[in-house]
Amino acid sequence: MKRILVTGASGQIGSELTLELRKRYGNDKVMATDVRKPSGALLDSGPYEEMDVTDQNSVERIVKAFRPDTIYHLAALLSAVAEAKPQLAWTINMGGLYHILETAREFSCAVFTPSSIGAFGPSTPPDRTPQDTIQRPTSMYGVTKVSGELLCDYYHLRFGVDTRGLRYPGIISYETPPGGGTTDYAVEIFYEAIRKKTYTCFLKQGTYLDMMYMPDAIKAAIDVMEADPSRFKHRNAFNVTAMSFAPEDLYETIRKRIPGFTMRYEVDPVRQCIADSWPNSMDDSAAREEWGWSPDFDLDLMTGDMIDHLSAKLT
Ligand code: AKB
Repeated sequence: MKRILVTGASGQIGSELTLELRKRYGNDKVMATDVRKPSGALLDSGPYEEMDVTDQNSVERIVKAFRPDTIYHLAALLSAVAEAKPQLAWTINMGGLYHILETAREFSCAVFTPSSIGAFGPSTPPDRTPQDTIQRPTSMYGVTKVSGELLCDYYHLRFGVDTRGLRYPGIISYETPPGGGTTDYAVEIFYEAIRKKTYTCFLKQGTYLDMMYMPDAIKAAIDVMEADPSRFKHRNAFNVTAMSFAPEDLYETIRKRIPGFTMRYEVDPVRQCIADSWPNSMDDSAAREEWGWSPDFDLDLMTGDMIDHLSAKLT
């Protein structure tokens, strides 16, 4: 990777990934794009263009001018927002991906696309979900994620575009909050534990989901794009995970560090229904074997680091 363009650069993953890419490859070599103008270090440290991925002309114009060899395509709606606005989700998640892939075909770019645990559904085996298995998701987010995985495979097979991707679990970070996901409770809980010492969880006890700390999510995104593709048996949508826990496990781990922290439950039926349709835990052995994936943070390490950083930020 020498010149990189990031879509959705103001979002949860985009904001941290763009800064890490600039650190590794050079500030002026990494173009941030989004419909929302970033601020602070992201805006000051390198080039930014306003770009709407649903507008093919603007995607083409910006790619033609910047000439990236790699596009990290992160612009998408998350699961809960996508369920509230399914038509818009299709337009952004599928329309945006199609425009990026078409532009990548024309200008010979490699493309990274994040898929998700949302690409699975209620008929998927829920424990140690295999890399290759049943994918019949019941949310619009999931429908766009499976379709996106297939479209990326197609662009590789048919046109030779170097498409690669990961099935991300819920991502936990202290920098930019997520917006409208089903796994967002695992970030909100830290803010509330530090600010108020109490949290109301929108998923019920026993809802196990895969999760990952942001440094691992960024490492995975860079490593899969830097990997030697001759080792790939898969290409798009590698299962990757770092930990699997339910709300009560996270609560207990936080309480060890913040005594007196309390949690109650007020279940949001839409997000609970989405979470119930997703795996409890994924098998990420294909990623481990084919490009050496291995996370650095487990539940305990992640919790300590989150509390240290957020306490400094919020007090
Ligand atoms: C969401 O909850 O929508 C995302 C995801 C798991 O894809 N964090």
